[in-house]
Amino acid sequence: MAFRFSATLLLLPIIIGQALAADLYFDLPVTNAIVAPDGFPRSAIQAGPFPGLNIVAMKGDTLHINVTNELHDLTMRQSTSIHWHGLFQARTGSEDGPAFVNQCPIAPGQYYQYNFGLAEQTGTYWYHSHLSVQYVDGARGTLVIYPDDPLKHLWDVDDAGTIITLADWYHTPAAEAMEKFARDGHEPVPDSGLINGIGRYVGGPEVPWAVVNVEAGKRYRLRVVNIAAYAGFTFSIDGHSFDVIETDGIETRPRTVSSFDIFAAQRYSVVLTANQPVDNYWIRAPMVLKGGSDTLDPNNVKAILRYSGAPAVDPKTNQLVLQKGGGLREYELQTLIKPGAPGGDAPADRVIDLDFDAAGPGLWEINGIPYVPPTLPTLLKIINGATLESDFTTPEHTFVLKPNQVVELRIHGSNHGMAHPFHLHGHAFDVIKSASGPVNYVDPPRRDVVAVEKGGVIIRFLTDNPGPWFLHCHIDWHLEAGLAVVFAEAPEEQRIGNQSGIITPEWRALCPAYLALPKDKQ
Ligand SMILES: *[C@@H]1O[C@H](CO)[C@@H](O)[C@H](O)[C@H]1NC(C)=O
Ligand SMILES: *[C@@H]1O[C@H](CO)[C@@H](O)[C@H](O)[C@H]1NC(C)=O
Ligand SMILES: [Cu+2]
Repeated sequence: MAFRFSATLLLLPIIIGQALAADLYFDLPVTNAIVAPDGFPRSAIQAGPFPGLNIVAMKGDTLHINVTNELHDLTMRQSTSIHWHGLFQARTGSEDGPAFVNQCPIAPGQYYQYNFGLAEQTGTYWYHSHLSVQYVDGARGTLVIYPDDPLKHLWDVDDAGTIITLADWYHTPAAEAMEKFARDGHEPVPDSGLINGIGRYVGGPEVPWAVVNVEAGKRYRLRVVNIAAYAGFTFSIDGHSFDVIETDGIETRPRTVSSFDIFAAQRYSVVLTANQPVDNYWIRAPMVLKGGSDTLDPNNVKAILRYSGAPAVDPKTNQLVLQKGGGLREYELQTLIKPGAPGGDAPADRVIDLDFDAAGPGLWEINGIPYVPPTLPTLLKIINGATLESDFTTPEHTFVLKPNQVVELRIHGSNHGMAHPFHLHGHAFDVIKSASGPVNYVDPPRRDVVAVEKGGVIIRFLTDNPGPWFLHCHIDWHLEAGLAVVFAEAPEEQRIGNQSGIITPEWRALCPAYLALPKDKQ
């Protein structure tokens, strides 16, 4: 059975029911548009309607997403490439999206249909451009896979209205900001923070805050997604505590907290019970980042939790009312299903130390190497026979991993006063040692983005998914500055056997089309 959704239909509340695995077709036009989410009009990029088409699927579905590249604004990259953040892409590494790791970008005026199955994954995901710093200009949106059976009895409402995106927003095109970063070494500071695509900047108009509507007595699964390029956020709701139940698509044992830090590309689901007097309450998401600007008030990132029956006015609540639970500590979260790090507390098959540092203005390195993307994608090289680390150049910084091994990454380094959210493609990993807290092999949190601070982190995963997988800081300025490595996982199994990658003529056609483009169209 095949269903075709239009963008308009997806804005309606979705009906969740049990359904057979289906093939879902989406059109995702990537276009330039003038948008003003904080009242400042600028030319930007939108994926579907701004702030992004919400892609909705059911467990087991196969997605066919036709990305049409309609970009033409010369202040931004003209080509594009879309990554489906957090999806494992078993056998479909060709559809993962990172430019020059998994594919060549889609040329302007062209389209590419991404085809991939969701297998067993459920939960909260998002998608974004993975070409240079292009997603900073707006090329991003959410992707949610229902249902999540084991904890379903905990909430009454879980729909498009309970997805909350947190973003940072810049008035300058990202390419220009990146050039400045390369000159002065200061990470570009956003002009505002957005909740569900709405925010305010200092000196700007009083744009009406986003509203999340609730009814007294009901329980809501809020899916909080950090789609920012740089900022972390500290999320809280005046007068309410809530139970964390998901880290990046992985269900956790419910844990009551009054706030949590969420770093770029991370997701948390929380269950909120609307158990307070009918009124308006501030949702707060002050930004966590290094540096400041005249236009950014990092504390003025808000939205309204409005109970049905409350007047349509701004809240008068403050944060000082005591709430149950403290701030979330990542290491206290426990994975609900099949907990336990691969290999338990036995030594890993392979330990890789990753030591990162700033290497100059707009330049970051891991183990002394700033990552530079190759001209031909890592995946194409693997298909054509690349098997050893020596088959890749030094700046491609590619580690070859053997199949079915427990790999332990020890990420440490000079963090320069900020949290670096490291993201691994193709896997979720167990966070054996979080930025703070003890070592845990038994039931540590499992996720796909972990914040690395001064103390470093230790993570583990099993190499059960052949493919070329990026590991990088999700501060997009740092990724572009070289804070990345690539894992060529099981190259032989990528080529032949029952886990081999599916490679289509359409995928092969991307590189010739892209490489033939003049520079300003790339
Ligand atoms: C993708 O969209 C384009 C533009 O509408 C269309 O020409 C093309 O046939 C579509 N591709 C697929 C595979 O549906
Ligand atoms: C894939 O092949 C390997 C080796 O032939 C075998 O051990 C494994 O069970 C197969 N897996 C699946 C899912 O068929
Ligand atoms: Cu970083």
